[in-house]
Amino acid sequence: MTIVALAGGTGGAKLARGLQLVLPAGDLAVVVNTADDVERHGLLVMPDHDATLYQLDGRFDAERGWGIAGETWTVIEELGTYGEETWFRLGDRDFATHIARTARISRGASVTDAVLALQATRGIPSAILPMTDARVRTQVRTDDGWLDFQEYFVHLRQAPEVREVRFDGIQAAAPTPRVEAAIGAATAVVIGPSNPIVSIGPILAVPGMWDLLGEARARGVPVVAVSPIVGGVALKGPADRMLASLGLESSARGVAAGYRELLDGFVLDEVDRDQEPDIRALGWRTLVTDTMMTDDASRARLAKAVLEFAGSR
Ligand code: FO1
Repeated sequence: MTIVALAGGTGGAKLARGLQLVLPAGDLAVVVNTADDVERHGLLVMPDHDATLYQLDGRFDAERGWGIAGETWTVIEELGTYGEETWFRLGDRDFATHIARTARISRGASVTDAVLALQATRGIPSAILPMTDARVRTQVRTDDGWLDFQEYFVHLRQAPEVREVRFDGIQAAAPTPRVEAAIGAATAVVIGPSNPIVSIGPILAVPGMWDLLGEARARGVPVVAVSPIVGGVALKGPADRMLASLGLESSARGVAAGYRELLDGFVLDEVDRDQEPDIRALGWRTLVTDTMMTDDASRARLAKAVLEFAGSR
């Protein structure tokens, strides 16, 4: 049995942790967005992969919402004294992840092989799979022109209005053999409560990915998504403002509609119960439940509910 989760950002990583807590070892593959990746100080940094890595090995800093708990900041401060930009904060322990990964890649490993080797050293019983080994980078168009994603997200603190989003390099990307095999063996696919535009959007935009998921659905594999929008707002990040500025509805219903014919089930929070009939009208089954994930118990509870819902097809 393989459960495939699609994840990017904090919400998807939290649900991945819940799924890992309730599934037998080896039964979870998390396909992560790599279009947030960024090169800093000569190193490849993979924020969405790493949020999932740190969630699954128990080191994630839940309070800060990224990176490793109990971090120290000596290296980034020293780099500042050499004139390196320091707005993208890399902690000392986090630096070790990027150094080890970049070293493997520069010795010839693919991105997938490099991250799987890192995951193995942490004893993680799940596989965290980059959506592609090709270089894809999200860029957003603001009134001041196109910006790289982390420039907009971290440096400018998501202040500018986003007029358009593009995934540079996506046309040359393909799902990796590991992603193809995971989806090919999946018994259910769970789209995490992640930003549908810049976290799940790039995964689904990889040429061939939509078809892989469609073929899984045609085999009877349920594909269900969990809403990242609760009560009209994103729990973290700019998904709500992004949806609105792109002319989409910032609601569970808006997210559900965006996944079009890909889904057969949608999970929304109790707060949004009044939207259930509209989502059902799209032709999908619905589960209304508490989607807050404040600790391991609530992550496991939501994961269990989502798996039961997916399996009840
Ligand atoms: N987010 C911030 O708001 N400020 C940072 O300085 C920052 C550094 C950082 C370093 C490594 C990493 O893996 C993630 C980091 N993030 C930071 C989070 C990250 O940029 C975003 O949460 C994701 O890209 C959105 O999915």
